[in-house]
Amino acid sequence: MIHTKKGGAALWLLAAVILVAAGGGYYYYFIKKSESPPAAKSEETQAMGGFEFATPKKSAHYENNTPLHGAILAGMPLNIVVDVNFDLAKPSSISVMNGGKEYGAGETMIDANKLAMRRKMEQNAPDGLYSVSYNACWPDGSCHDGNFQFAIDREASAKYEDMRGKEEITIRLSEVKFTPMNIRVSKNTKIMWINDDTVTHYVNTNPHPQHTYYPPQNSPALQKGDGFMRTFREAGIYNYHCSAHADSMKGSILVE
Ligand SMILES: [Cu+2]
Repeated sequence: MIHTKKGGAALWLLAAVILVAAGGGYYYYFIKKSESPPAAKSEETQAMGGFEFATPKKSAHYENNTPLHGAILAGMPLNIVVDVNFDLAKPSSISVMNGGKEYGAGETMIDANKLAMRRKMEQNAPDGLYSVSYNACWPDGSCHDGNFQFAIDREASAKYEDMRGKEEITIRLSEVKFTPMNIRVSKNTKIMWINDDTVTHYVNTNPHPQHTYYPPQNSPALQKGDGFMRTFREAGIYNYHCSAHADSMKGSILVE
């Protein structure tokens, strides 16, 4: 016979284990659940710096955008840029809304290499949360939409070194840092970057690795002693980094 006395006892033990497990599951599912606090208002938003950022949606062929989703900027972005990995075509478009008002200025432009589209911002855009929605269109006429959000909070400029009124400023690339890192300057200030390190550095406009936000701010490779110079004629915020040390070497220029 298969059903020995020992086998019968093992079956009883198994039945007992199943009952206890089921009871535990019941307790957890029906009792614990009712004790847990109500679900957060929305799992779709993320609170940062006093702003509620919704989950961004990426279009087909999406690669990157500037400002980054969730960025809190001390000043107005120069333009909104969306980077893709396919050929953009008309009628690709970008809209920038805050409080029901459009802050995108002029037409959406497609870069010469067709891998980025950009739109200027209205001057004097107020502080607040901005919702960017874009429509990326391809040579076959099909389009895909996406969206992201960023915020402007001018009080964040308190964390910037105030260098307004100076005509010329030098930023040292030293010990794998930009020094000074975050600066507030007047329009038409000439900025010179000089590499003091023995490692090669770069000055690159955000985002990494597309470097599309303000292309004139992309330097060639800078060896020790090399310099790179730009004059900032347009008000706005210019976040940048070194593409050889993109995670750690960052800087920001707020032009007013
Ligand atoms: Cu570097």
